[in-house]
Amino acid sequence: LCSVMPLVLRAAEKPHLETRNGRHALIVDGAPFLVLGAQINNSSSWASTLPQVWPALEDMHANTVEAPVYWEQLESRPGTFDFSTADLLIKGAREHHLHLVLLWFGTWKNGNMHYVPQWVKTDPKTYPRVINAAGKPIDVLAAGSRNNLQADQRAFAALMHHVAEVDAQEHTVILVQVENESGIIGSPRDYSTESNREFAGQVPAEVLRALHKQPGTWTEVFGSRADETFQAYQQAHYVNEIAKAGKRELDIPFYCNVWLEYPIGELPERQIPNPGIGWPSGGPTQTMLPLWKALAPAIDMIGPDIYSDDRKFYTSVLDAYARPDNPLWIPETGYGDSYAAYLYLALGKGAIGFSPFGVDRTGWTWAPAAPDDSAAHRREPEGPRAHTSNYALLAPMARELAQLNLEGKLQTAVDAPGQAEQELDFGQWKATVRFGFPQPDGRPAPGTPDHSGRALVAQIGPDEFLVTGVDSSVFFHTAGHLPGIGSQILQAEEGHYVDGKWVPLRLWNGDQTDRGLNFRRSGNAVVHIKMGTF
Ligand code: N0T
Repeated sequence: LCSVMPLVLRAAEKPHLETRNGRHALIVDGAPFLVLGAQINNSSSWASTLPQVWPALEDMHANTVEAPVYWEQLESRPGTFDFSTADLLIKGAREHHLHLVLLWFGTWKNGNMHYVPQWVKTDPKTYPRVINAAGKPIDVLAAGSRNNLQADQRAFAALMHHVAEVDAQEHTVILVQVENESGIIGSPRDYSTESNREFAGQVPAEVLRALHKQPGTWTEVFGSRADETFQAYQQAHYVNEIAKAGKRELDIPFYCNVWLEYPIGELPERQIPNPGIGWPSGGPTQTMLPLWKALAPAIDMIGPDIYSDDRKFYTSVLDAYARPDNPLWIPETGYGDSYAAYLYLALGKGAIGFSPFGVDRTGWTWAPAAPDDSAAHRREPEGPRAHTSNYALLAPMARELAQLNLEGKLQTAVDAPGQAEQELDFGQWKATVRFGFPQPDGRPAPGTPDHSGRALVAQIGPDEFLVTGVDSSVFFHTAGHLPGIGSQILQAEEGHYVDGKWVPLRLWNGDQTDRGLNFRRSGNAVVHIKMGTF
């Protein structure tokens, strides 16, 4: 059996996004690339800590590192730039055969202004803050301020200019994140005199158009969401202007990450959405995404940071952000094992990449607090074990998977309560996935206790499929027929891809194929199956 498709890499081609029939791919060196990423901790982009970063990424089999670049370090004196952080990251990424996603910690970091230089922090007259409803300035820069915008633009553009210069040949840097979880923590909007005046006026036509609304004031049109929508309007414009200034220097895909709107607890008084407290107000949350897509065209993608492993919530977020005009990209997600199956869920929805947060050996791990604050949840996860086995399995065929996904040929199944058996539909061929072992004949599949069972099936020819999984069995049959009735396995070959070429290892048969291709918990096999009919 030969390789899926010839991969001709063109190193000089700039990273860019390609969209075909509403599906997307990130093109790196001229071919689709699946980002199997890992984000390092916030304070890890330093010469003193990077030695603890690279081995962790290598062990994880990541193909891409996400790392921050700090405005306070880049421009500690106004107009004087120190590019050493970007240089260190680019050099280290190259030495470790990784691609790099640069994260611009500028005006916003998690809904605050904590990464702006001291000369900005100490001069609120020139660089105004958000004013809260009580009339007090808070530690968030105002999005309505021209000075704030120009200061950030100048720094970001300088950084992009430098990257364009040092990375013109190799394109180590494949994506740039503009700001980090932008928004306001501490107020639903800016209540400065100018903002109040604007807020009292009519909603601009571009906002009405984007959201299909009738004219009126902000309060008339958006009711209880007026403050947040107003802030999103100011902020999307600001971020778009930053991105435009950067793109003039470095024309590669830019994205924003999002602190999501999480489901609110059971208590009735907490059912009211609480922008500025529950999440940073004005960011591209599930609710504000349509407005952001319309107002920030220089941002190519908006990617959710997903820190809840609740299956329903995770799925709803993937569905909200996977759009014909927004490639699905998960720039941050939980580092613990309970998040690993969601890589498969994301791939099944066409994701161009995925990246657990907090991967390095600086002695720091971060996991969100559990709603019930239980001790079990407060325990720190013991390293990205399940993510590591995913990456070990998928990294060698990351480009093949990205290409197949762009063509709409890849499907996945992930175990869920009551769904221990699932069917993937490839037209003439159906793939039935059953989760958990043992699977006694004639009885329903047991499912996996932690719902971590997962399977991936991609069609690589009319009767040929690439199949892999964990804790699952996969059998093929034709519509309305059991396996073995009118169809048969011609050959099931285990192997792997090496530089775009399929290298066979052995044939599977007997116990390994009789009740489906059986992928056990230690899941590390990829099978190229050839079906036939009779
Ligand atoms: C993330 C990370 C880092 C259900 C958290 C998450 C990263 C930033 N913020 O450590 O700070 O730089 O983007 C926000 C968490 C929401 C809480 C969800 C609880």
